[in-house]
Amino acid sequence: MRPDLFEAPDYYNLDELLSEEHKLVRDAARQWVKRDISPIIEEFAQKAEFPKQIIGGLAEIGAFGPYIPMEYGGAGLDQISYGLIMQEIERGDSGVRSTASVQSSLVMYPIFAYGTEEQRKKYLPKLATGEYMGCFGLTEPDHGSNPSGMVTNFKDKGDHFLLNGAKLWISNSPFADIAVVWAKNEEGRIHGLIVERGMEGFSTPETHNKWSLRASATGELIFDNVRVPKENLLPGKNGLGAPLGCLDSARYGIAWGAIGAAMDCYDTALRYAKERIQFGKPIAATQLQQKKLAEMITEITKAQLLAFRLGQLKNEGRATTAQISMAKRNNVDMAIKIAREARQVLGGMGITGEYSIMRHMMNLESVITYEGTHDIHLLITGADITGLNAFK
Ligand code: TGC
Ligand code: FAD
Repeated sequence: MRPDLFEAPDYYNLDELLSEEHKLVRDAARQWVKRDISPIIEEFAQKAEFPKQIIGGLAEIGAFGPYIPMEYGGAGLDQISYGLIMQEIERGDSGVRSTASVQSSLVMYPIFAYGTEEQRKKYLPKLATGEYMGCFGLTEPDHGSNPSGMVTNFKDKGDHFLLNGAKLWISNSPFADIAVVWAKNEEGRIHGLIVERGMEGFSTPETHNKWSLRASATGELIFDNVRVPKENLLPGKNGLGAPLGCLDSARYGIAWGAIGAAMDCYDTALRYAKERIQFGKPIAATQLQQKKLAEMITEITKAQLLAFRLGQLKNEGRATTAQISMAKRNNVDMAIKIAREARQVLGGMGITGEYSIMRHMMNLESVITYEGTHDIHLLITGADITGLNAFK
């Protein structure tokens, strides 16, 4: 892969809206991506392997639990800082951002928000440093968009719970030390359980042959009569709203992350178009390529404004699920369209691993599907504005 020459576009001077702390946090993540991700990521994506050596770096830039209070090992930052960290990491690779999203919003958040004080003290500091890595098991082979139909279940056996079932498409599962698993009790109510690697009957086979998120490990979670200690139940919240509450936080991070992938594609295409000579002049001097580039920066700027305002609402505790859905859907769609256009600007070179664009484009095919598909987020907006639910 070529040297990383990335320069972040800021067409509407959005930096002026950021605090000094936001900029410090953002710049630290940006430099780390340039130094530790860009030089290696193409190789790991090509060999379909998660680069485990980056875990310590992710922890150092505050990517594990950015908004979790410092007393539990988190970085104690606000929601805009969290968003900026996700943006910078996904500028490098969506798969690396996935690892950070899952650790922060889908593992640390439920333990923080729904766990006991003992669970917080036991797990959060180790998750913040990356000593423990976690995963989140909601999706099942027959229940993706409709998690309320899940069949994974646990029975009360007196001194422990007995867990049975299977989860599919689980980011980080092949190497995770713990899994936050959503399962139904005997009354059919959904609860969260912390399952630890090494518990008998618990296995995590890897899912191979992905064309997307190749530098992220994805797998299954299989529970065959797993004895889960009772103290591993998350008591603070139950029902589908418990996992959906975690998804609000992760989807918010993705709304920012997708901007990073789009910025990288735009910046690469702009530089290439100015340097590439055809018919005796840079292709950037042609109207067709300018149309592509001008539309890209317009869409990126709109997405940045959407994410920033959502961050303000989130800081105030006012961001609704539907607002988060709109931003996740819009920004990922924006990024995937920009990746496709940017690839064309590079002509044949756009399909090689010399440049990051094709990898971003393939990654974004997962991002537009996970954490609620493009369709599901549209239906969430539709239900919100009409008061009529079109899911069922
Ligand atoms: P519905 O009837 O709407 O709601 C059930 C209960 O949940 C409450 N609720 C929420 N609570 C908190 N936060 C939210 N965001 C909530 N949304 C809904 C709701 O009030 C209700 O409460 P109660 O007390 O009345 O029971 O549920 P539904 O079955 O109709 O489903 C709605 C739907 C389709 C929107 C939901 O199921 C959905 O979002 N589906 C998409 C599934 C999804 O996003 N899966 C993601 C899996 S994790 C993942 O992809 C990780 S990728 C990680 C990475 O690598 O980055
Ligand atoms: P389905 O739900 O079967 O949907 C198939 C199609 O039908 C989609 O286009 C969908 O939009 C459409 N559709 C579904 N319902 C409706 C409806 N009511 N109206 C109109 N159209 C509809 N899950 C986890 O729990 N943890 C993870 O860590 C995790 N990581 C993932 C990593 C990757 C790389 C991928 C690809 C997925 C991951 N997922 C994870 C799962 C992800 O959340 C699901 O793939 C997603 O929710 C969609 O579910 P599905 O794939 O079963 O698709």
